[in-house]
Amino acid sequence: MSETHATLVELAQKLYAGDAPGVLALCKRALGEGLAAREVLDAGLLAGMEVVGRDFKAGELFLPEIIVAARAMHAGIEELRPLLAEAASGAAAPRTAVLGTVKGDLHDIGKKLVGIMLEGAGFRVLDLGHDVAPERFVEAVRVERPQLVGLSALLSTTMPMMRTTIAELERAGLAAGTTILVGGAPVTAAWAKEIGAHGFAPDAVSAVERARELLAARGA
Ligand code: B1M
Repeated sequence: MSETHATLVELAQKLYAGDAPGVLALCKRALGEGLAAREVLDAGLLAGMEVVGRDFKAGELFLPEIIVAARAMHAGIEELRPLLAEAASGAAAPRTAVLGTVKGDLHDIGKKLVGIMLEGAGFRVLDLGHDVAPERFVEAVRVERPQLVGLSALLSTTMPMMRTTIAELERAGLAAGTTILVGGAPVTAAWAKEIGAHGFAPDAVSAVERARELLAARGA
């Protein structure tokens, strides 16, 4: 096992333990060892979070542990943020994206990553946060007139809220003037189509690619 790899293994363990200062220190160390921010994210932070999710499902971890792991994840992501955004750069005209995790859903790490990548790709990102009611999306779209609206959901129970949000945007006459992208672990392309979204992306990097494709197709 190489030394750099060992750093990422340790990083995943610190993430699992919810040790935010440790995660921060190891992100810095990994970058100092010359690892790319994406590698630190994928093989360190996300690898650790995957085990958290698995053990939570198996009943070996409980909500308090997940909450501290999520805080540690945020600390790591903030450290990587400028480098991740830089890696995703290379866009043309500035565009606006309104992002949020739908009502009833508190998961915001993936959505935050999508925002960072979009920022890196030149979007002005208005992140409404998590547990965002359809009316707040409607208001933000009315005021900001974004080219892109991104909806995230991590729970099968909150996926229907994506449909409600899109329906509200349609009712307000705002859906046709923007491009609606959906994502989150349980979300699929078939679901996106069923609820009237314009597109789906499985991860933060593809979200940028998909957004670019969809906007280009609309000439936006
Ligand atoms: Co919860 N949780 N959680 N949780 N949590 C999951 C999602 C779960 C899969 C765990 C499990 O059972 N294995 C499960 C959902 C099962 C299901 O419905 N399918 C679950 C559950 C059940 C719950 C509660 C109901 C637990 C309870 O209370 N009994 C509860 C619900 C609370 C609520 O939301 N109302 C709950 C609570 C929480 C915390 C608040 C403690 C915490 C979130 C903290 C936070 O986000 N600030 C939490 C966490 C951390 C997780 C896990 C462990 C990790 C999620 C995560 O951040 N992953 C998760 C298990 C897992 O996923 N391994 C789990 C890392 C993140 C980078 O990935 O979010 O998938 P992800 O984002 C990806 C892609 O999905 C995609 O790109 C991202 C980056 O590549 N993506 C998009 C996301 N949004 C996108 C939008 C796009 C495009 C792509 O376009 C707009």
